[in-house]
Amino acid sequence: MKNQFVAETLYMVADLLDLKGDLFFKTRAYRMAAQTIEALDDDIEKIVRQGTLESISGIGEALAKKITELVQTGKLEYLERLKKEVPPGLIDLLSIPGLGPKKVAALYKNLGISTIQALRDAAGNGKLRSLEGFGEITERNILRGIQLLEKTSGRVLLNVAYEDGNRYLTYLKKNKKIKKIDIAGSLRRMKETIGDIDILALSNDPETVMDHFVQYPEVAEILAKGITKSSVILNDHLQVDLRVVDEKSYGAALQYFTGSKDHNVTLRGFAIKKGFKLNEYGLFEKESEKYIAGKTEEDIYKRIGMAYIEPELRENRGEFDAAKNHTLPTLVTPDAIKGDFHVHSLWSDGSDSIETIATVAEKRRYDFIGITDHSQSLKIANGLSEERIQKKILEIQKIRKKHPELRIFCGTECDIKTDGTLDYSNKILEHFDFVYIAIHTAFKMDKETMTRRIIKGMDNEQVNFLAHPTGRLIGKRDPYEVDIEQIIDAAKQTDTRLEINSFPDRLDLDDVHIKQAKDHNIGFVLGTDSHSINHLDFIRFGIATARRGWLEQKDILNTYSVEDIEKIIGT
Ligand code: DGT
Ligand code: CA
Ligand code: CA
Repeated sequence: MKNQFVAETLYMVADLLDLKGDLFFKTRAYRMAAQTIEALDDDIEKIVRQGTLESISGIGEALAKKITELVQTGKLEYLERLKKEVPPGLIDLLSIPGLGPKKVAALYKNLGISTIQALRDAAGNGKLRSLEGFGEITERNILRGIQLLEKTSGRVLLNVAYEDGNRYLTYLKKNKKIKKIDIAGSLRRMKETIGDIDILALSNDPETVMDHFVQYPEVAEILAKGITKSSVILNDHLQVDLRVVDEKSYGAALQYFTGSKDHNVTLRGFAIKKGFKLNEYGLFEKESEKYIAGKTEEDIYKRIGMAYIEPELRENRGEFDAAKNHTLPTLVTPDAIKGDFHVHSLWSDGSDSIETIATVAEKRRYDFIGITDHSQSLKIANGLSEERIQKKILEIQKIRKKHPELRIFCGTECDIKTDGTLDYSNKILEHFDFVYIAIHTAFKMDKETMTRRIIKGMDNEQVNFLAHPTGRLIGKRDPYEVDIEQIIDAAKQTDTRLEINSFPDRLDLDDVHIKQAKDHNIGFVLGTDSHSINHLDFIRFGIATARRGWLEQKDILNTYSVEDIEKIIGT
């Protein structure tokens, strides 16, 4: 679906109009439309095809025309024109987390700041605090924002690359000259952010394949076109590299271009010790250069004397020892997942009814779904009062009758207050089938206080799961200060499962912490944190992150039978 891409483009238009100081109602119209499209359950491409854009509230004739252009060509002439009207550096400034168009305009007008470097200097020298609407805190946040941006700069979230990559693959597969094709690189390893997409194809007619590759409608620019390698930039600025190889080298090339680089360097070392030479063309005898293997990755690992290593494990984090000792984990697979524990409904800040969610869950062949709306004090997210909880439970009881095959759990995502007490009393918590706890306020605490706050929450015997344990938003917000070792210990003590939040900008816990917690025998749950039925697909990224954290089926509650889950959560 291109919904997110369309929404982001419209946000960009609104930002640029704001930068120019355009009228408020005009910029607001773009933002409202962007929000609507973001939360839309239907595919925007389908709506454009049907010509029914204008039936969406807030989208008139002019906007419909622009959205149609964007969906059909991948570009928006109006945006390109706007971009030319503002100093180019200002657009970069907009990408700094926490810096909106109003502030960027003020920085430019009053201090002439139009580059990230100039902004960093000014903030570092305390020159921003004198501006109206700025202060020492803003100054510090801007510096943090620049650091965050640099950490992720040029990289996109996994879901963006995943969609781009798979759309491209579907297009490429139409070419009959391609015998085999795979995604390689960090996208095959399902890393949380992706620098560029690497694709590998097998063909005896690379020229034709490369012609087809560069003719993809979403290509904005061709960087290089050769017989073995071509590179393009897509409309959303992501780079895609295609390499075409022959059959004898396909497995070797797939292994090489999947990486990671660290993994490859170590593997090559093992090959050398065995008297081989390993490169992207194959595995060869060192002296005679005789070809040993290269058709498949499995052959290569086997001939080097170890078990096959799944792409998600190829980070040089202990996989070689495990492969040699035959202790590699049997990684959890998507078909083992029987449901999703973390879904918001219309009752709080979700955009779909429980009935709709239940219908979609059944379509996904889930055995259960956990509806987890926010708790009472989270007013901005329409958290539930005790009275509304009772009404919600009544609604769920009705819906259960219509969906006898699906177990609908009535859960909650209950806030941990600053002092570590929970947002509902234990008497209220008893009404829920399970209880997630989470931090949504007062992120800026010192490590000790924050750790104590969370552990106090986990100590409550009604609590089952800890949601997004570190609170990070990739590229936008650092994790809060928290001692993960102590949280892991407390999870063990209190029998609290840690969530792998599967929303692409969270992926929290991350792969490294998951493995650390698994080594302490902690249990996990997967939750998408869906706020729309479109988000249910994000479970895929949670599963991938679990795999990168070495998890097996038994480590994840979502793979258990409903009966066993009920026993464990104590409903
Ligand atoms: P990315 O694109 O930054 O998210 O990460 P990757 O892992 O996709 O890196 P990329 O696209 O630069 O290269 C793809 C793979 O090619 C990489 O994972 C391993 C392999 N590769 C690239 N350069 C080297 C190298 O200098 N040595 C070795 N052994 N492998 C390399
Ligand atoms: Ca790459
Ligand atoms: Ca690459």
